[in-house]
Amino acid sequence: MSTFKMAANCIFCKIIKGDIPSMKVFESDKTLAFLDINPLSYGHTLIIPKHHGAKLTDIPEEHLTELLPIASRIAKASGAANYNILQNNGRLAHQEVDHVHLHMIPKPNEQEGLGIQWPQQ
Ligand code: D5M
Repeated sequence: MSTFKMAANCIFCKIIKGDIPSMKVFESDKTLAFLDINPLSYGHTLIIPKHHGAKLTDIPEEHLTELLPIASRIAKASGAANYNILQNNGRLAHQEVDHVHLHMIPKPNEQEGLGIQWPQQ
């Protein structure tokens, strides 16, 4: 188990500790992924390091290495053929929650939906 920094007043640290509920998608020692409470599309997921830091440059690199591979796996598992992965740093860059997070935002289209293959009836 890695050691990581936490912040008492951080909403995402409270989610990591289980003090605030979340819809978890993935968890490892260093990383947590859960559904965004205000989704831009069905399946919008946040991927966060458990180590607290507001901006990418506040987080030791060893706590960042899993983020993109996990976002990639979640995008694949969502079945979305089209998706955005983005990460905001600072208010002018539209960051609202001061704990580093990647957004994985599936982009459904009218013809194909998310591309999810539902089981045959
Ligand atoms: O995005 C911050 C994102 O965090 C925004 O899309 C809402 C989401 N959010 C805020 N609180 C919660 C909880 N409690 N659960 C799940 N998602 C949450 P930003 O890049 O900082 O603008």
